[in-house]
Amino acid sequence: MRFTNSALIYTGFYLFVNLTFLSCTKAVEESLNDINAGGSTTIFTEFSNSFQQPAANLDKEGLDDHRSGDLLFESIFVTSPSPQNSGLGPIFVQNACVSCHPKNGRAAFPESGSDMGGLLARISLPGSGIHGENISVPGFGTQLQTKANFGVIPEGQLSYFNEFIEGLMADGSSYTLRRPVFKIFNTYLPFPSEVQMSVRIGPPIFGLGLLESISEEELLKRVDPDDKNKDGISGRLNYVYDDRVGKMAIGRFGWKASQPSIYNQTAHAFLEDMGLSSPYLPQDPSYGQVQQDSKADDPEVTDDVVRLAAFYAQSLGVPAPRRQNLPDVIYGKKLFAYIGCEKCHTSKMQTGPNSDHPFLANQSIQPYTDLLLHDMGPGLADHRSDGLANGNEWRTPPLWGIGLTQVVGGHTNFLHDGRARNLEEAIMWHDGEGRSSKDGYAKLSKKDKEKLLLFLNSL
Ligand code: HEC
Ligand code: HEC
Ligand SMILES: [Ca+2]
Ligand SMILES: [Ca+2]
Ligand SMILES: [Ca+2]
Repeated sequence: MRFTNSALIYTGFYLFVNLTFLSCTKAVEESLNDINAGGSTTIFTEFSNSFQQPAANLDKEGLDDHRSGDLLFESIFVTSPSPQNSGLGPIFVQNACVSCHPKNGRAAFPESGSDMGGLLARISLPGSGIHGENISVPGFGTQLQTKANFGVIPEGQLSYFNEFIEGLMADGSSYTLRRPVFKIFNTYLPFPSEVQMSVRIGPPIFGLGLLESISEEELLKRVDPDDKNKDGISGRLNYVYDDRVGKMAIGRFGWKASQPSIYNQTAHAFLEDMGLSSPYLPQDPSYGQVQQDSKADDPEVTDDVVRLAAFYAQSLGVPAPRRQNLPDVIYGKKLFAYIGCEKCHTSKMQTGPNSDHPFLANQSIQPYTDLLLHDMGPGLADHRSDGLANGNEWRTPPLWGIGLTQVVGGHTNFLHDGRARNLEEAIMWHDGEGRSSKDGYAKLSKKDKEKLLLFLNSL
């Protein structure tokens, strides 16, 4: 992929951009005063523990459950039998939730040759089942387990090499994008050549209870599958089969919105990431394989364990944005709207009723996501479908808290596989429906780019 030509065409246009958008709406300015990004759950801290605070409005009982969930999230699971945290494996990816969501934030892109850290590989054969689900790879299932208990062989290993793509901005400055090319090797059985692979990195997990509480109606307001308003953006919802309740549901979680609830996402994480069966998903990932776990200790985690670990993610507070009254931040936010970022990274959302967790209900929030799938072009494509999402489509990730990535995680790796080494690279990867706002960014003057990034870093 080459950005060079398109970027050069726009040389000289950026001055024009600066002059015309100053008339931007008053509404943007007013919203700047509201720093409760997570409604009443919002917490105010700018330290490395910013993603580890309970929601500000949790009651005593909620706080107790939150703390129990916290312990589970940080627990290291071990081989069965063990008096505590038993049941890991026999094949798994990591032995703890925190391994891939360090300090509840995103994992760093791993160094080549080392442990693959917070990365995992989803795999499947081409096509899909009757409910749109992925087709298992015989002997491997739909996720590659790269580690194993003593005496057991992992399904295979994951590694990558980097390609670098050079480009020029409109002002003549150059940029480089890193594209990791992943491969699976050392498989315990011959690996079918037609396997489709999607490599993903652990995202931050705070604020998810709020995203789960946004009503279908609120989400449908922004859906535009046929791009009727002709703005080049045609977001749609993912609909996936919820095998827990036996019906189709809106997908919200994961980089392709393939999980309908935090509970389901959590149970799948226990199972596929750590090899822990639960009442909802009782079959170990090694089930039916030659190295099948034959210990009679299923389910290895109880429904309560899954529920509390899920509740932990649901009940984390959202950090408030910072420095919102700085003129450059205000200007950066205007640019964000002006070049179309806001069209997918929707700042304002409203949660609906939530009878299970009233503290999440009816909150005005600023997640900077529409939770919709967008075609992001061939450069980001994984060529593997997931529910209704095709190989080009990704769910808009929330941007709340993104400016705290460095202070929390000590890195600035972004996008679904952590390939972007900073915010600018993340923006320059946008293509497809994100093309015009990417071009809009590339056309900005150096100063304006800095202001846009300053705004992102204030979130
Ligand atoms: C091997 C790494 C790994 C481990 C271990 C892991 N996760 Fe994840 N987690 C991920 C990845 C990768 C995703 C994105 C999944 C996708 O795109 O389908 C994710 C997504 C999530 C999400 C949804 C986030 C969102 O914004 O949609 C939640 C919630 C979550 N994980 C919770 C957990 C819990 C709870 C555990 C422990 C039981 C856990 N994870 C263990 C890697 C991991
Ligand atoms: C067409 C919808 C759309 C538009 C417009 C858009 N984005 Fe995105 N953005 C996405 C999607 C989808 C992803 C995830 C892509 C991936 O991970 O492969 C993303 C990812 C990101 C990320 C990385 C987030 C993370 O958690 O890793 C940042 C930062 C970002 N966008 C900022 C911007 C900015 C700034 C603009 C305006 C210049 C913008 N986006 C315009 C849809 C959009
Ligand atoms: Ca097990
Ligand atoms: Ca597997
Ligand atoms: Ca549209």
